[in-house]
Order: sequence, then structure tokens, then C-alpha cells
Amino acid sequence: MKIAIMGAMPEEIAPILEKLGTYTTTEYAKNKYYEASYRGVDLIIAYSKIGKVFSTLTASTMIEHFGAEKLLFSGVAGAISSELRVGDLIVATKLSQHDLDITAFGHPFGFVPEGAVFIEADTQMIEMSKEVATSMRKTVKEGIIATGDQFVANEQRKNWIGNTFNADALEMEGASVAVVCDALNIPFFILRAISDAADVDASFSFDEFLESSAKESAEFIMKMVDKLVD
Ligand code: 3QA
Repeated sequence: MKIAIMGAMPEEIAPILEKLGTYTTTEYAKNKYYEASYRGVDLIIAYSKIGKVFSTLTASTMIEHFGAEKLLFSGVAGAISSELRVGDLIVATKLSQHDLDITAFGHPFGFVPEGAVFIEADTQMIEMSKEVATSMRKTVKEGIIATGDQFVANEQRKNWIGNTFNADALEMEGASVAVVCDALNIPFFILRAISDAADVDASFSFDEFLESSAKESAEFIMKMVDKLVD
């Protein structure tokens, strides 16, 4: 079994590489891929760089080139739901691209022909995450994640995304990874820890909490891997 663990930024996978200690590094398609053996399973780990295009490339590479059979994403997100505070975890039930817009032709936001507004994550791993949360004595919210090529630092834009997609959190990679995994039939799990509220203070909050929130997410992801191995 080969499991992919991806993030977008170095900080999002650093705690995972640190925990593993030893791994090999391979350069491919202008990125670095880290391979390790962990409790009898093969792991392929990478950060994609920011945004939908780079995350599409990395997810595709992990699956098609490195042979990943499941994909877990670990990272941070901006909160939309007022229930979510910095450090809180959210598991995506489904994801949508908030910046995909051919509404001029009467289509809904997030839709293109032969696509779908929402892509659903693997229900088995979502179920598993509930057990992991219980064992870690953590509360994890399940919700909708909206993805776009924008760092949202604007109450109006955030509320529009929240209302249009019923989204609870937003980020810049989840939905593109979801599209890849759905197309290639690879079960995927997207976890994010809140770093900011996507409002006027977002960039400051992000800078302050990126590392600690990324660590929260990474710790949970490794417990998910443990559960998958058990
Ligand atoms: C932001 C990261 C990108 O990979 C998406 C973090 C957290 N808060 C967000 C928000 N809007 C959109 N996405 C997010 N990630 C990249 S910009 C900062 C780059 O560092 C999730 C996310 N409010 C700059 C260093 O020069």
C-alpha cells in the first residue's frame, strides 16, 4: 500500500518529515518528493506550492508517477463558519472551486460542463477520522471547503463564498486535489487547521499561526495513517 501525504507549503509537511526522520528525496517535475517506509506502508510526501495548478500537478504526479493509492492532504485554512477558531480542525465532506465562473452561460458558480460543483471526499476515511478524533480527545468539524486561487482577506468575499457554496472554510488547493483524485479513482481525505478568519486581519493571523496550525493538522494526519495501517 502506498499513501500520499501532501501539503501546499513547506510548513505543512515539515512536521511529518520531522516525525519520520529518514526518507529519500527525488526530484521530479520541478518539485521534491519524499519517500519513506512507515510501519510497513510506503509513504510519498510533498508540498505542491500554492494554488490549484501546482496542487493539481503534485496530486497527479503522486498518483500517476509514484503510484499512490490513497491521498491525504494536510494544511491550514481560513475560517468561514463562526464555529471555527484558530487551531480548530475541519475535515472536508465535499469541495468546490469558488473562482470557477461561467455563470454568463447560465451555469452555477463552480460548474463547467462534464464537471460538478462539488466533489465528495472518501466517506470511509471521514468515518475513520471520527474515531481518530475521539482517541485524540479532539473535536473535528466536518464541512464544505471552497477552493480558489486567491488568499481571501476580505469579509465580503468570504461571506459570498460562504453563502454561495455553503462553505465552512476556504483555501487554495483542496478542490483541485479532489478533482484529480475523483478522476483517477483514488480515495482522498482533506484536513485543514484554521490559521485565520479570511478577514482584514487574515495575513497577520496567517503569519502568526501557520506553523502551529499546520502542526495540529499534521499530527492528526499521522494518526489517520496509523489507523489506516492498523
Ligand atoms: C496561503 C496558503 C495557501 O496554500 C492556501 C495557505 C489559509 N488561509 C487562507 C485564506 N485564503 C485562502 N487560503 C488560505 N492556504 C498562501 S499566501 C501566503 C504565502 O506566504 C490556506 C489558507 N485566508 C507568503 C510568503 O511570502
